[in-house]
Amino acid sequence: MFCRRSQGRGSGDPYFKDSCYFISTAEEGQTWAQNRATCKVKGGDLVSIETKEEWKFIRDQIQKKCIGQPNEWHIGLKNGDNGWKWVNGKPLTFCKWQVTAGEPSGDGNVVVMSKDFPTLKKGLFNDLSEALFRAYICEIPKGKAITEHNESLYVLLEMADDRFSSN
Ligand SMILES: [Ca+2]
Repeated sequence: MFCRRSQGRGSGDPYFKDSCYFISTAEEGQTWAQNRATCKVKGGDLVSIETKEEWKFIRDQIQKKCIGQPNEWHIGLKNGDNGWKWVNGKPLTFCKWQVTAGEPSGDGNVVVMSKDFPTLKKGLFNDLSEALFRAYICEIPKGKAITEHNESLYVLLEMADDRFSSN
């Protein structure tokens, strides 16, 4: 399991809590609700991206992935009675919609994060139907990460402060 303890000054910053991220392949993806259940089995949930720094980190990680079109992953953002909220209960505090593509277009209550759509734009969000199958990103608290799976299937990344220092 690749959930190393944060090095440096990470422990004091609530945003930079120790989390591992699992970025699935397209083949592993199901509906948003099924993917959320899968993340819970892994000890976490669909990712809640509470800060722009965390968004940048995930945006950069998915650039390293090739899952084929549409190159997008379910994230833990859902539209409910009180608007868009992360699955951990936190509100959406920054705008990363694919606005030039007309998103959010209102065609669903769950959200994907795209690798690079529209072209040259990276890591932007689109709302879509809950019924569609997509890949997914889980966020797993470091202490809860499950170890019995094949490590080669996982991209579990330490969220250390130094990952935010560039860009
Ligand atoms: Ca949409």
